Amino acid sequence: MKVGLTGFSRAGKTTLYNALTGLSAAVGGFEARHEAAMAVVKVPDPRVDALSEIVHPKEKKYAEVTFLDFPPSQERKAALENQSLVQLREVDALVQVVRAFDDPLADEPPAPVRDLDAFQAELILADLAVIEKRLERIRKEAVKAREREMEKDLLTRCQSTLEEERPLRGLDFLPEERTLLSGFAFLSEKPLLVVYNSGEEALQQPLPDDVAEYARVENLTVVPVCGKLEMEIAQLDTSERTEFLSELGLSETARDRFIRHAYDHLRLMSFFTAGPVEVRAWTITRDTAAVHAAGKIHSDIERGFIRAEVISYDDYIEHQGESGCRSAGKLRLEGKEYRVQDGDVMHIRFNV
Ligand SMILES: Nc1nc2c(ncn2[C@@H]2O[C@H](COP(=O)(O)OP(=O)(O)O)[C@@H](O)[C@H]2O)c(=O)[nH]1
Ligand SMILES: [Mg+2]
Repeated sequence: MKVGLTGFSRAGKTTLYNALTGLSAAVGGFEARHEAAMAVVKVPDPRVDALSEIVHPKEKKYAEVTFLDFPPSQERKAALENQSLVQLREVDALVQVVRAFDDPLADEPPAPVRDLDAFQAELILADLAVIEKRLERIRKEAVKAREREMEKDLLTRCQSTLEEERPLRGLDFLPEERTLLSGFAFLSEKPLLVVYNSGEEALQQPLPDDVAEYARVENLTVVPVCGKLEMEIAQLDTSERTEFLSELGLSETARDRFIRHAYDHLRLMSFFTAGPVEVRAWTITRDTAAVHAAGKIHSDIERGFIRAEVISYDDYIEHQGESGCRSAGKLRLEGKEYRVQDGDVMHIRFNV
């Protein structure tokens, strides 16, 4: 999964990026670059460890999230930089980091709701520009536009939503419309998670009413974080970190909290494969059919899918592995359309 950290200059994007990755990229918001910095983080999952205790694989592999730290616009007071839009369109989810702390270098106090609104407007404008260009092109095309009708209708519907200053995120689409839309990678259609970056003194305080209300109306998940503190925590070693967190009354690091929220919000879950070579977590969206889940492992396995041998995570632990589950009758054979459940341990039979 690819997550893009975005937001206005000096909102704390790079600070959060450091907190999430344990890196020490330079903060200060003056970087003169057009490309996003990128780092891969493993998704903590005690189930991978528990399965490995049983299977003793050569390797264990956690699911991974790639974080990209996007530079804000250099030329104007905007969150999105034209040069990095292509890269931004490739992410699975957007994070807007919102400044809620007093910044001595800023000429104004924090205004989270204004920033949320301004960011949304940028997403909408970027998408409108794409739609207008495409519609213009369809109009000019000489070919009998029969097959273009659906696309035109769909884009026109999107266009009017955007013109009402609404993001595409809230719209319902048919599966074939989604497929068509995926080619455009509209920014306002991507899931958006808000990181409310507050000062140290605001730690553990509820969100201000206006922010909570905005989030409710816009159906946004807001994760409150003190980026600066979390960055310091991420740079400690493990034992110091646990102690420091408990002193602050926190049970998890920003990274763990953030990843949990992101998984929830993006409707993500994991299934596992477990064998002598590796125990591995795979990330899929909820309601994925077994055959598509198989495609995560390899496209050949999806193509040649015969059936899946499935053991629920709890059964796998209770009966200490595959053979125990087999004799207890806990191993199921499932077909292509089986909806994979969170924690399923799967072995896929295929034929190429
Ligand atoms: N007090 C406080 N300062 C922060 C926090 N997060 C970031 N900063 C400061 O805000 C400035 C901008 O941070 P940076 O991460 O570079 O912002 P970016 O431009 O969005 O990448 C830096 O001076 C940070 O030290 C925070 O949670 N609290
Ligand atoms: Mg930065």
